Amino acid sequence: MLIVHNPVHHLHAGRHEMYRGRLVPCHEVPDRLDHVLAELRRRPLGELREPGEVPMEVLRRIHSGRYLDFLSRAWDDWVALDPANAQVDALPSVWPVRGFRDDVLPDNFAARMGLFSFDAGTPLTAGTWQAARAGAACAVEAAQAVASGGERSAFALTRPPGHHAGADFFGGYCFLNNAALAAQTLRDRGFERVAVLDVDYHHGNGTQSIFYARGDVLTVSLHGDPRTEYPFYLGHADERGTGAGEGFNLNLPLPRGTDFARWRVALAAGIDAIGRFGAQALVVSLGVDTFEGDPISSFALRSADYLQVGRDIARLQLPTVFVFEGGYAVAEVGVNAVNVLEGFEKGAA
Ligand code: 6XA
Ligand code: ZN
Repeated sequence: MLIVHNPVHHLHAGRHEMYRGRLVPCHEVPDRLDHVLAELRRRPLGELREPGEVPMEVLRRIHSGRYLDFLSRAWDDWVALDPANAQVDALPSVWPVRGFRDDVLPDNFAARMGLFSFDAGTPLTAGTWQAARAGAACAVEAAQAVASGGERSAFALTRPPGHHAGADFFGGYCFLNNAALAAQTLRDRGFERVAVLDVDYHHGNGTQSIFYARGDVLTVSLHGDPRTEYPFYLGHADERGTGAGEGFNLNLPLPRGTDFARWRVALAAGIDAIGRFGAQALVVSLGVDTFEGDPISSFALRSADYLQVGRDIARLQLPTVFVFEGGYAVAEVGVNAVNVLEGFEKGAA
């Protein structure tokens, strides 16, 4: 398995996020990735590589031009408002909800932040754009390696994560949708039907929304029930896709406290759907915040369970791109993520 890792991920290091009414230290920290990389060095699974640059037109396959313009300039705009802002992360505080206009680009910076985001838990920092763009490059390069046939599987080891980011918004610690970029790259390189399997604790609302009207990319997500769990406003079982995408989105919401036995039944349903769809390639949004010790999530998977998760996914026997998403039990995140990959490799052998 090829591993493409983001060498500049640490440039995105948020200080605070709004969480339960308070500004708290960020959960999504650079240490997370460093632990996964260290575990991969202990248990090597294949070549470790840093990506080249991803062209802007590749990002535009998934994200809108005006969102990319905003994101690439946002930090400079923030500091231009006041040089003292250089010491403070930028967080949105106002949003255009129902009835407001989103077609007029505001001059005001806070208003632009709100237009292109959906929560106040996702700080934009000095290095966010550089880190996110290099992370997108990891996902695209991992997908290219699999599409070229040179690798049967690849892992884009990057942060910030991506699955909450939509075509034109950030949120949930995510800025560019790495999994969507990987799936689109597989499509552009000739795979006619691509599936995205999202096993992160949280619903992949960004990925769902990007492919919701498309029948060529099946999106499947197992996650905490949005009635109680973030991102709250999407991820219900009755969201099945629209237009040409009708029938090509599958949500499998699960209650808080779900253990591995129950979670695995949902995984089997997701895997069956991917098989029935006739997927030719697979992208896995690999979050390990389903872990029992995760500080912001409420499922009960144990470290050894992740080996079985990998083995179950391997049964699909598809060219597969894993993309790193959530997982905040920092000391265990490396073991848990690499367990999935090792289980997959052994299951596929
Ligand atoms: C609310 C929680 C954000 C969840 C981020 C995540 N600030 N998504 O792990 O998969
Ligand atoms: Zn998550």
